[in-house]
Amino acid sequence: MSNKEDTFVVEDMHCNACINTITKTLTSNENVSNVEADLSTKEVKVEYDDENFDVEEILSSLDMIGFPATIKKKP
Ligand SMILES: [Cu+2]
Repeated sequence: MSNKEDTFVVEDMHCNACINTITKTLTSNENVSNVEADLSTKEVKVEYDDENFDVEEILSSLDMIGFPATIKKKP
């Protein structure tokens, strides 16, 4: 198992209920080890096992619950 961390920008994340939905959905996946959401920047940091999970799957699972996201480009 190798861990990778990526940051996603979720423009429609407006309140704690949004954060709860997003966090619950992502952490319910066994390949996700940590989720940190920041309302002020609209960023969601996801730590996951990149042997079994990838950015596309994270983006589509967020899309499925009504939070289209984009990956934040690393500087
Ligand atoms: Cu909300």
